[in-house]
Amino acid sequence: MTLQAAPLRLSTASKTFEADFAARLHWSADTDAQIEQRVADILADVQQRGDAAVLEYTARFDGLDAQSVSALELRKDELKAAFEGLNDAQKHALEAAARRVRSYHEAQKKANGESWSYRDEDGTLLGQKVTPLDRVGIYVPGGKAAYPSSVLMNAIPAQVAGVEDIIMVVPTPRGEKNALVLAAAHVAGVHRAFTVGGAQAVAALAYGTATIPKVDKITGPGNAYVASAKKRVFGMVGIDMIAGPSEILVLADGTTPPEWVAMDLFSQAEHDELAQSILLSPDAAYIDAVQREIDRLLPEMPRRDIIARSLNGRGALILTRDMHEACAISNRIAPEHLEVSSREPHKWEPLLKHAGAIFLGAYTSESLGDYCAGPNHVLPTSGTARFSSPLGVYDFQKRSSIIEVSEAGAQVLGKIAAELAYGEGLQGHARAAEMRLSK
Ligand code: HSO
Ligand code: ZN
Repeated sequence: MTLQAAPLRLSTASKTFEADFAARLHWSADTDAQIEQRVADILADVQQRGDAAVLEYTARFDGLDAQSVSALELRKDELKAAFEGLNDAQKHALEAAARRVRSYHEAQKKANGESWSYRDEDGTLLGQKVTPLDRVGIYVPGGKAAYPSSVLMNAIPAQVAGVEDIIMVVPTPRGEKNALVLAAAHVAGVHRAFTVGGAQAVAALAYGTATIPKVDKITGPGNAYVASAKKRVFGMVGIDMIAGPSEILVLADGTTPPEWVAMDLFSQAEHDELAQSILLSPDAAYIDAVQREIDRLLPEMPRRDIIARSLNGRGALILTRDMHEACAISNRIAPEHLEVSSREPHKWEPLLKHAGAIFLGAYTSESLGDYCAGPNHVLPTSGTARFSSPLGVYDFQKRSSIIEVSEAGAQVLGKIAAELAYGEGLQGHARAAEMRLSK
């Protein structure tokens, strides 16, 4: 039987649209109770026994035996050697991508990552001081989803923020290292790296062991064990987000070659059979044309089985009444990646509120953003773009408020504060304010 990929066809004009649409979008991040229990046990064990537990789990889950956790450390010269060992095209691509990602995040830091302050008329100084985190842990998945590009996307904003210690952990089953991941760590300026993964790596970073230093925040995607571990250590350390499967939504007015759009839908579908690719268009003939391109191109794709499962299980081609309605539906979905594949992308962009990243115009394939355009590819998924943002320099910074009250200011503020403090029954507060009032 030939492999078929037929995303669900929906039309907003249909009576059952709302129900069909809701069913297709549904995705739940719930992990099963068994994973939760195992992760809780691993965390407790690493917290108690430190390096010894990390070594045992690494041997058990990754088939990687070592004498000590320091034998699992990838030394800086090993990262450098991995880079030197790449061919020229690979070296150039990695460096060019890193350069662009760095420039983008430097601009981001300038725009909204700097300290600020102002003075009241009575001389009181108020402001906010922005400082980098001291030490962060970057989780890099191994195996199927080992992406060197994700090393750049996590480490570079941390480096631009000024983080002094960037610790990378990467599961390395049977000790088989991914040269591109190591090379990316070199290019991105990772400070230390360990071939440790899973919940045990998250635990080591959160609690610290004799060898793996305790960090202030853990970022980076991972499997269900890693996600569950990150949720559990949150509060003790910061975390970035819990990433769900990749998503792409293409809003098309019918002017982009349909094969380009078909391939863009494939580009996210090929990540994972749970990935979601959706096309929204007011042009029925165009939707048919994209489906024909899907049929034509699928057999050529090395990852066609994953693509077919993703498109059949979670994909959709949605016919809308017009582009305005397509924009409104896109806002309801709040996709991770949104391509505005239109001749007039700037006409529609102001109508689009919720999306992790917005790609404007036919030439802007989402895949360029995944690797080298410059913006971060770690983005909110599963509708969380309604309330959260791409990973950025700001995730590796924190803010402290600055207050310097002048003598004149203390006269005004002292009376207000004392009044409110007495109202709360807190005399110590009131009197601390009143003592500074001139007699
Ligand atoms: N699209 C993925 C990132 C990625 N793509 C890495 C290729 N490599 C994040 O949604
Ligand atoms: Zn991707």
